[in-house]
Amino acid sequence: MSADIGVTGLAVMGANLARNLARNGYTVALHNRSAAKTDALLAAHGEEGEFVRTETLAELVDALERPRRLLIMVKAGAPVDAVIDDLIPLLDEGDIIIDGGNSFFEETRRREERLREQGLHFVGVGVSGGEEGALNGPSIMPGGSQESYRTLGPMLEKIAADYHGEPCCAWIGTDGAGHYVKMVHNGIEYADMQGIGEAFDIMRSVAGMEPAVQSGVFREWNTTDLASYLIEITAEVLDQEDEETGHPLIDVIVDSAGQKGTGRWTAISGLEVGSPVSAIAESVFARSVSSQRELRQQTAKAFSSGVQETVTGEFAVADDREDFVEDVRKALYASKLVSYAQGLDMLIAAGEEFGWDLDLKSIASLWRAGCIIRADLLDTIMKAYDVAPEQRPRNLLLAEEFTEALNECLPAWRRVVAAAATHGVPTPVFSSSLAYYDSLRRERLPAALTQGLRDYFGAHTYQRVDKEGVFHTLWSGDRSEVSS
Ligand code: NBP
Repeated sequence: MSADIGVTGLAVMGANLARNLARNGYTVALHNRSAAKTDALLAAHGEEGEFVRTETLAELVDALERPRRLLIMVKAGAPVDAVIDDLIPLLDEGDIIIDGGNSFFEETRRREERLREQGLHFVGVGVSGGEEGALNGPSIMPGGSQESYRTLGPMLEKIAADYHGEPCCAWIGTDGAGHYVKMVHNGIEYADMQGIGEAFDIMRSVAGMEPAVQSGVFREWNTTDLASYLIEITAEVLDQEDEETGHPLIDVIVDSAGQKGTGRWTAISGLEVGSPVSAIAESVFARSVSSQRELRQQTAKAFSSGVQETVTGEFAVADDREDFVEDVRKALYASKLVSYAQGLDMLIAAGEEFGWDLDLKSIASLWRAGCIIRADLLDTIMKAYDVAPEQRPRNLLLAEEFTEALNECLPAWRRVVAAAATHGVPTPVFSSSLAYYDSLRRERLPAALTQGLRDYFGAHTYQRVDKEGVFHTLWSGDRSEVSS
């Protein structure tokens, strides 16, 4: 039997994607470096659809109809190159190699170029939604040539998450565009989670709200414009009691957040393309600080841990907890808007840098189901970009829907950031988002002084607001200005 697609790499993600494909009526040829995983998959789920068992890559390639579609789901990094190297001599012109792992987009660009030169298509596909999504419908962000999408697209769209009849899969752009967009998705996810953590921390530290109580608050927030998967599962996690101790589970989980690198890549790429993704970067730094447990324990002893005495005297928050909770909700929403605005802004910058014509409306549509950052907000984001190109907001915060929302949230956002600073509760995402907003809305920034200082110590020159040209002040001479 000739198979529609082959999957090599049958750990949790590959196995679940293979099952998803088979359940959707495709014949799937299976391969794993060690045959044990292939056999385990067939034993447990072989009846879910049509599978072809293969033991070698040559058998896998032989089992496929042409042009061949080969999905690689091995560990990101060197293993992907190793599999590609083994596949190349076995393939024919026009065949498509798909990398559905979390590969770094620059590697995808390199691989795509190499395979293109050999007459092969290479499609880097961002897949979000974890193992559950892979099985039941992930959000899929494919890059690569448009030609390859014509062959591959219908298949990916069929297995993708479905949002009210629309698949959460669409061609993103050439070479590494799919993996880039997935990376930015993960960056936004980092900021989203850190913002939620800050809301939790400040409500507990300042207003004394215990996890189970907050669970109800998050459940309630999930009926507002914050409605999203992450808010929904926050309510679940906060409600969980530890069986062993009877404490809230959250209190027995070590407060050191792990990371696999995609948030860090997003922050680095933001710096490289000159896009200020401060909320995303702060959320990566927050994970790094959380990992410095020993240092934090020493510092907590040196400076006394916990909520600080108020500097300004009474705090308004605990007096009226309901108002405070609503303030925190608005601060979280505003910060969330900023992280999406920063992520999308970064996509515009990356599109210019790498030659991708990214469709932000389409990208927002892919994140509405199947992936971790799925949120009602994405519908509104789509609306903001559903206008003629010349009317598209340069930054999401400038979209009418969001300008109004931010104005509405602003007083609460400032109160919460001020309360956090006053009480010594760290809120890097809330605070940096507010600083980003304030920086964007300022007509003049102190960067003029930075330029003056740079000119003073390094003759780096400056431009003037009142005339064209580049200037330098003779700081160590008579301090006259010369045209540079
Ligand atoms: P892993 O990332 O744990 O990789 C294990 C697979 O890679 C096994 O099939 C293993 O074969 C194979 N492999 C390795 Br390791 N080195 C190999 C080599 N040199 N040649 C051939 N095969 C090799 O699997 P995963 O967690 O299913 O993730 C797969 C990809 O999907 C990764 O890029 C991951 O980042 C991405 N991803 C994961 C998630 C998630 O929730 N887990 C979500 C989204 C994306 P073996 O069985 O013979 O050792």
